[in-house]
Amino acid sequence: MEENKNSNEETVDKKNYGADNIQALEGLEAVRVRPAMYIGSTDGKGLHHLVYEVLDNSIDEHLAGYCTTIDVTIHTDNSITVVDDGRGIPVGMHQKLQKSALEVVMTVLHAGGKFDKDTYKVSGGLHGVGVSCVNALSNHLMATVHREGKIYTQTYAKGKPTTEVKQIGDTDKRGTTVTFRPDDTIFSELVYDFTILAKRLRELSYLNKGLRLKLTDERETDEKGVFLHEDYFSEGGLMEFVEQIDAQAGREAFTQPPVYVVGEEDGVAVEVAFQYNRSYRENIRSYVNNINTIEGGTHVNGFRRAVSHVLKKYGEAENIFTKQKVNISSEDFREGLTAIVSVKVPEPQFKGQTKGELGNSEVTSIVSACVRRVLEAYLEENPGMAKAIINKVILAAKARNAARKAREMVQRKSVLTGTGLPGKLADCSSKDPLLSEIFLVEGDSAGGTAKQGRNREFQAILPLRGKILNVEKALEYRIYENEEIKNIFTALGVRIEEKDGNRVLNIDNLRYHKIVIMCDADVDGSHIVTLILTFFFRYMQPLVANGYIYIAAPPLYQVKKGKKSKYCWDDKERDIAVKDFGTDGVGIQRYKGLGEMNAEQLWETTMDPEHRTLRRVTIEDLEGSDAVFSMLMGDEVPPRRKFIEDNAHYANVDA
Ligand code: 0RA
Repeated sequence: MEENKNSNEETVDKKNYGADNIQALEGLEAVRVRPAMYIGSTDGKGLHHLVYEVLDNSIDEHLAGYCTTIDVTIHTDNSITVVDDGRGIPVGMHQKLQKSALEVVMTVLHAGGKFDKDTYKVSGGLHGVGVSCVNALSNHLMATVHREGKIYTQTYAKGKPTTEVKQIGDTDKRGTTVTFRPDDTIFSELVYDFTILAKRLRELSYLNKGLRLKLTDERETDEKGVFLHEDYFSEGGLMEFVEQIDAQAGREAFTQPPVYVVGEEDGVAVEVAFQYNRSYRENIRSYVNNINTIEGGTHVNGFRRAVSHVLKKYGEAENIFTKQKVNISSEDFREGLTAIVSVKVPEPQFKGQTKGELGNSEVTSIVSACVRRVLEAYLEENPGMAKAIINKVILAAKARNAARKAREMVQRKSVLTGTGLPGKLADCSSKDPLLSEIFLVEGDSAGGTAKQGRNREFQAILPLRGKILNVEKALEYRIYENEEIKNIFTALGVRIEEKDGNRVLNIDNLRYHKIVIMCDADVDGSHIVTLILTFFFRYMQPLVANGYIYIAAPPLYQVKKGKKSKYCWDDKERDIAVKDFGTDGVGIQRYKGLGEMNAEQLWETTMDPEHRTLRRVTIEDLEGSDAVFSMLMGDEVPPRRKFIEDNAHYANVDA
């Protein structure tokens, strides 16, 4: 992204690592001109990113062996303080720039100071742009350093020093304190979210076992006047992390304790923990230098390769697969596997669309070798566990074959029946997928109303009976036996095919480019939306990825007075309408379900492209979606509803 303007890079003498090793590369003005280039975005995500950026520096101190505790505080004005007990930013004179190293670190881009390849500094991805970026994007920043018995401080505004580096006292402590207030002319969102920071700090505690992290929110006090706060500390590291991920999603592991791998080769540190559970899905989370690699990469490939290789060898040696007459494919080793793969790489190369994939090819064999060694020993020492894993693999292979047969049955049948379309489908006359829409409607009666209300030129209706199958809890072949799901496949004109042993959705003959889920605006309705979304996410993900999936938004109220009437989508709108109409003689109708609207009302409010609001479903967080869907399918309604509201983005549709 930014070019390195300094061509004569100095070699770093580790022993005299101090002020002079910090290099000047580029002015901070660039950061203020194009903040998104440095921190990804200037919305809430970018706002939180500022904290991660400061944290990265403190974590580097931990990785270098100098920092044990990091405190993060959200102040009432949404400024943030990060305190660490690391070495403290050097304060001595930087010879070339004739400034204190502290000032250089804080005001010069890429002057992180750690060009020392023995520390794991991230040079790609989104983190690692340096604390100076945070300074550039803050109205105010204060840095305080405890180092060599003295306390030093300097303050800045929008990246520029407002004071000299001052020595303000003596200390017997060590470390760095950074307080910053994000620039309100740069960020569109300025309010910090406790849960977002908490999630990252918890994650960091697992990734850096032995490191103490603390989060305090001064905006929230309990009845005793104590600020809201949480502590994060993990003794077991990834072992605990992997257990927690499965437990949280309600998945029961049958390999206990988890397989735990630590190793190091050629300066690449490897830490992996994994276990098998009774679910049918693989769930791998991966990190490079504490940064989540959403698209995986060479470290994940190395892990997968080792697991398949060792288990295959074990099964073959015992002749288990031939006795069971099953053909094992590499994906059979992945069912029910939950893993965390974390590597520390001195010079990581990131690739892929979002720079979320590790590219360093040497990492594959390093991770693979470490995992092989440990897994072989684990199977040797735990024959009971080994047997349970192999049985699970055999089951996966059998289920895969059954699913293929069931799928082929469905897909063959649909070709044979006349038009090949489900009887319940009221199709539209247009055959142009670009213009055509299909409404998946909860219940036969609402389906009937939608049929009357629609514009049959381009709107098709497929009623779904009651709750559709929860695909999260069903075996795959059961899914293809389900009437509603079969109808969705055939109505949409998509099919699952196998390519190189992988299942892919063929959407070449997709019949509609808008697939609208239309359910009641109540808790049951949102549950059904979730079930359908889960199905699309697991089995028809390309439709979600291409932005073809929408959620209809029927109104909650109609406020009426005389001839005037207004539809309202929430309580606030309703109250405003009541006020506008004058409270006397106002009637409020609460729509409990789609069925309470007549065809005309349904058209006007929810189906007519001129007036409706459709929410387009996007895959914001592919990696987190697994846990999200597990959470959504759980018993708690509020988080589910909040998710649907947050993630189903409003998009006014032009068609
Ligand atoms: C440059 C060099 C060294 C440490 C740091 C920067 C440093 C930066 C931050 C930012 C937040 N906390 C930090 N802690 C340390 C190495 C110092 C040495 O060699 O003594």
